[in-house]
Amino acid sequence: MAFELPKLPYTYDALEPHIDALTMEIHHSKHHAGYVDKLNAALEGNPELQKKSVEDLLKNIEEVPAEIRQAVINHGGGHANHTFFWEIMSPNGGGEPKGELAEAIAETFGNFEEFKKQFTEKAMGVFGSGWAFLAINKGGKLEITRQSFQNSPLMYGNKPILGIDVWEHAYYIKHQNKRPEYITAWWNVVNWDKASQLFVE
Ligand code: MN3
Repeated sequence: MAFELPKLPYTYDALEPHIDALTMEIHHSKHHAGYVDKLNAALEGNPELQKKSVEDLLKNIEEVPAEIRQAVINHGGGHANHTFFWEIMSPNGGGEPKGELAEAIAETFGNFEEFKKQFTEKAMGVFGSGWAFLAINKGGKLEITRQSFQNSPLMYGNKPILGIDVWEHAYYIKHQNKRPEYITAWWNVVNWDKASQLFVE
């Protein structure tokens, strides 16, 4: 079974005006699709790897043969990160988390505003292409991490709860080089219900 590009849980224009329709269309139908195609190409002739989920491939990346490992990191990571990214955004997003996730954020970072500040700084500090994630680390604690390229938190035993793609392809059409403007807009579409669900699981 080859990996497939998942459908978006909303239409391309659903996150307007925060994230524009053209960016969403190209990001999903070209960039994400490209990762899926290249992951499938990398796994050709490896039926035992093709049977695994992309999450399992990344969690056990050292079991992937050395000659295709970097391709699986790049394109499997790209596939997993983007599938996750579409889900943690919503046209009904924004605001603040509730329940257990809200409590854990307050416990770890002091309060929500402080978390938002630290997460924004981490996303701003990604040099070149990459991501910022809020993840549960191996010790079971919330942690804000930065990843270069399409490296997945799953490779390091971290479970992503929230994440922002700060590759320029995620914002250049609408926001040009202004990453801070994109991050500010992105907070308005964060799907806290989904993030809470991932946290509680
Ligand atoms: Mn991207």
